[in-house]
Amino acid sequence: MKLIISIVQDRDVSDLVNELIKDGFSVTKLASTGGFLRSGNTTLLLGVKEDDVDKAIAKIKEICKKRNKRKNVRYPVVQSTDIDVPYSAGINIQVGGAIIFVIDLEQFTKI
Ligand code: 2BA
Repeated sequence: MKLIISIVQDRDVSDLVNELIKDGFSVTKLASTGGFLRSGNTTLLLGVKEDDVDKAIAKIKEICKKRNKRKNVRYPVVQSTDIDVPYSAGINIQVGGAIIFVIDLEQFTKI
């Protein structure tokens, strides 16, 4: 067995979970927050047979889209002639399609 941990954008979750369930996967959804953008995303846990890992990853790739987000970055100060001006600017960040970790599972038990 393997554990797939996938971090996906909230906008893709509903379609992705529906498709995974349709394909017979069991999925757990956890609300999570990205450390960089500090905005919500979703972490999915899937316990899968080794033979099914590629099928699950293919489905995640098919559904999850790359998207551009803006992040406001504050620079300490910009030196003007005789005053210090705080300065912030928006930068473009590309998020996704998805982050996928695949971990060996020592044991899977349902009791
Ligand atoms: P965030 O940490 O909010 O990151 C959102 C996006 O910001 C990332 O998209 C990446 O494009 C960019 N980014 C992240 N850290 C950066 C940095 N130090 N400098 C410049 N740009 C940076 P993704 O790579 O698609 O990641 C989406 C979300 O997946 C992340 O949200 C985070 O929650 C998670 N994630 C990504 N890589 C991870 C890792 N190695 N370990 C744990 N979680 C990870």
